[in-house]
Amino acid sequence: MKHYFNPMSRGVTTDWMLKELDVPHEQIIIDFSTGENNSPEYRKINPMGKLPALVDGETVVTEVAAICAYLADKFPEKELAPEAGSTERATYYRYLFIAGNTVEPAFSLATFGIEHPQPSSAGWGDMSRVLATIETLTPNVGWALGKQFTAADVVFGGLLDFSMVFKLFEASPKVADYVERIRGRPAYRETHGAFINMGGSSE
Ligand SMILES: N[C@@H](CCC(=O)N[C@@H](CS)C(=O)NCC(=O)O)C(=O)O
Repeated sequence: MKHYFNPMSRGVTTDWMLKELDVPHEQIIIDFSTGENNSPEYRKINPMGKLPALVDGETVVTEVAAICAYLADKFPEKELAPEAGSTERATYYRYLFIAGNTVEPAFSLATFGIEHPQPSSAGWGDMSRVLATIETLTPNVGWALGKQFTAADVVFGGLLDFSMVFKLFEASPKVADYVERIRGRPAYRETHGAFINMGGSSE
């Protein structure tokens, strides 16, 4: 497996997922400063010219949540995904999809002081609904699915962590506690050196 990434990109989340799984892979650093992500070679892998990407033999996976979900299913013995068809699996999908579909666009726009002019027609609605949803979905203790840590925590928790580091929102005490639990994971700490140096961890 080849993991195309850059330590100052959302690729840290897939790097963390690979570390949680502890599986062999080739790490390929793509240099943003030279525009390598927009080279014709890389665009063949991801036409968006964005990182991260995972290439597993003939299989190409892009999008953080898709890569994490693919990896969790590829290594079921690591138990980072609930059983297909279960109620937990449905909840797991909600966390995986809400991150990129709903939380990210709302936060990205809010960073520039923009709200969609018609929230009812935007998939992510508006900031107050997004924040209320994050509050509801964030677990009081443990992980998104309870006792079992899964790729849902890597994707959803990873996005909350990223958003706190880059000050995209003001975390409530409950969300901040969950993110602290995320930051306490050894695999997180091994893959988030740059974030930790930016003040992303209280330790
Ligand atoms: N929706 C994508 C977002 C990926 C993304 O925005 N990556 C940024 C780095 S954090 C990037 O590669 N930007 C380079 C560019 O757009 O030119 C995912 O989940 O993978």
